[in-house]
Amino acid sequence: MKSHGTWIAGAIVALALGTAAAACSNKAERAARTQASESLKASSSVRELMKQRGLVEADVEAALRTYVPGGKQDDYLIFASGGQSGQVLVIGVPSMRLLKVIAVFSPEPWQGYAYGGESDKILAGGNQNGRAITWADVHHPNLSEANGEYDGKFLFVNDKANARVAVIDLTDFATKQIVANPLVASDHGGAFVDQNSRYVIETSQYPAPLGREYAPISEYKTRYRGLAMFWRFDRQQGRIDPAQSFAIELPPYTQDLADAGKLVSDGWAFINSFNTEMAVGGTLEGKPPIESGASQNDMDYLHVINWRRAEDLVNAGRAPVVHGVRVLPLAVAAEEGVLTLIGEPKSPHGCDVTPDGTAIVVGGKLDTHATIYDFAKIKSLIDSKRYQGKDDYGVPILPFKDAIRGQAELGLGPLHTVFDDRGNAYTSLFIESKVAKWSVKEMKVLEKLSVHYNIGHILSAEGDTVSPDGKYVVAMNKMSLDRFTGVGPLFPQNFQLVDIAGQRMRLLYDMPIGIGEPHYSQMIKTDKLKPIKAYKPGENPYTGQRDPNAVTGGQERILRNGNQVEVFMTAVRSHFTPDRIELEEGDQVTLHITNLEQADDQTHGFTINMYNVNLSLEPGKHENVKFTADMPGVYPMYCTEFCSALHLEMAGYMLVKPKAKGQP
Ligand code: RUQ
Ligand code: CUA
Repeated sequence: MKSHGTWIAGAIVALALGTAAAACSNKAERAARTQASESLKASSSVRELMKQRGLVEADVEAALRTYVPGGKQDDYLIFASGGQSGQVLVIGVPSMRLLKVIAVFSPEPWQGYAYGGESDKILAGGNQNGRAITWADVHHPNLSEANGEYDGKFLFVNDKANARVAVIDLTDFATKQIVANPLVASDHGGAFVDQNSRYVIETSQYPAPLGREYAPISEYKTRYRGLAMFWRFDRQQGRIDPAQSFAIELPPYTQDLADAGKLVSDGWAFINSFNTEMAVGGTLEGKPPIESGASQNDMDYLHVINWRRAEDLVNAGRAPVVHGVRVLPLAVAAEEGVLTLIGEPKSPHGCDVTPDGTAIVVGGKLDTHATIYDFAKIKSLIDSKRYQGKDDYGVPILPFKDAIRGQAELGLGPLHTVFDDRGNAYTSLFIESKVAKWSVKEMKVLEKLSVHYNIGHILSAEGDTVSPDGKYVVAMNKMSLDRFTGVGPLFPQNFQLVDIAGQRMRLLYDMPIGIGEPHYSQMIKTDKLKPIKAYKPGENPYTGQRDPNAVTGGQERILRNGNQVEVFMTAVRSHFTPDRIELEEGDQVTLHITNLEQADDQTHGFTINMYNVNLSLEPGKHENVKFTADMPGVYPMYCTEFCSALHLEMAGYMLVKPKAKGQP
């Protein structure tokens, strides 16, 4: 091994010369050499720094590979589930800098999300049984695809706890829609898209009577059901169209992760499952917990769904409407070749279609293997109706041995699998705390990398497309134990960036996640994203149009009609017009407020103290706020974003005059 000094100097020289020497003119090369010799001078102090900070060569190399200086930008963005926070995290790669927390299922004050403005309606779209839900267990963000490639246009996420799906528009990185599934009590296999984002797939997790009706647990096998929901995505509108959506009734097995087919397997979807034993617990009565009841059988079932066939049957009127959704009955799905089952070794998890669409990888969880199902074999077994039998619900079961390409022995607790551009797969090994890199063709492990600790999920660059990039994998670890400074008994999760471009995997960076337990993530090349920097003047972000009540400078006014008060307001550095609103107790107030700014990053905030009104007004944005002035008093309203030197002066008053005594 070279000494630190030679190594670091060498690394910096290589870094400085790298591509320049290979490709460029003499001038560029000279410049690079000058830079490099200056770096050589710097190297002795770098050596000193390394010593002081106790860093080894590998640390410095990792730093050189991940450090992105201020003003330079990242190559990729990760969209990670924010777990129980109900939000989505946007993280730059390779820097692992957190760029944004997109408000999705939970109110978020900075973005003024669900604090009096129109985003209240977005959140209300996710009400279940008419009841507001202000958190979510966010699991799987999925980017919209065109021909199997991320197109950088939309992001979909599911809420496992409350069976909801959200649509985020990547032009402004804002949530535009939440749809609540009226049939199931939880979901997990979502939000996955087919290769052209025709459907956003959401499959249930814990079986329950459809429509969330009551049925005693003794009727589990007869009344409880699973479900695969196909939310139709209208790309033009950028919204899910519930009226064009449909569902397929499934047996009460606990459906788990899902994935959509691609290329040869386009038109199909796959869901792994557990608890095909249909254990229902009952620990207080001395029955085994679900945990052990669900681990009796050697095999659970991979669900194979022909959704194109289902779509045809639904359009042919074979799906009665249940709670507003066209649901293809289980018996029809079983008879018509829509649903087929294949055995899956012990308590599987993960369900990942290979980039070429020819195989489906399912992790063993309690096994050391991942099973590689072969789509062509599955297809020919289904076409020739070569079943090994049927389950209690009449669903055909294909012979396991004939449906698989093989099994790869990976290690303890294989869960999720992602792919690179060289035919390799990377599987998270939860129990072993390792990433297993293996060849899909050989079904053999090539290398294992220790991660810290208990990796649940995993992602790779452009990993769920038909052409992954290679380059990076991120290990999403459930436990961080000794990796960070202690912050109390609730430890952060740990994202570890792994360089996979070379022969061997290299750990580059630990990023603590202190907001929830992320599940799935996707990573997209930044040049595919075209976010706006300002809204068009007076644009309502929820319609994408100029708001009919948008206000232009000079048109500000207050209109009163009885107790109906309408305020047309503008915000611009550093004042609101009007800056005084005089109301009577009980007035019904509508506030129309437009940020007149068009310059980048000139956001104003707007709050009315004590009324729980709080908005973020990005340049051009228009918001509408409705409230009742039911608390008499004097309320400052002010800008909450430090927008200019006179930001503190960007304020005004709302005065609510109490009703005279005896007045109704
Ligand atoms: S995925 S249990 Cu493995 Cu939703 Cu997290
Ligand atoms: Cu506008 Cu501070």
